[in-house]
Amino acid sequence: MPTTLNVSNIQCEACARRVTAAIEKAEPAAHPKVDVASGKVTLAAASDMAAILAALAKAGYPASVSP
Ligand SMILES: [Cu+2]
Repeated sequence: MPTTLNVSNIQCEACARRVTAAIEKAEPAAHPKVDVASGKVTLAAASDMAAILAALAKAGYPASVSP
């Protein structure tokens, strides 16, 4: 089931690439789609959300699951 995250601090394509890399390292099947304008990231899979959120926080992009 796709999941959407609200991710802080995404301001450009370089941020989007760092966010993508951090998520893919934590969840190789996530296939993240980053929307730079809204800061929303859609994940195709998120079997370990805690690990994904921790990886993003560590990379400097604190995130929360979008309701
Ligand atoms: Cu940036």
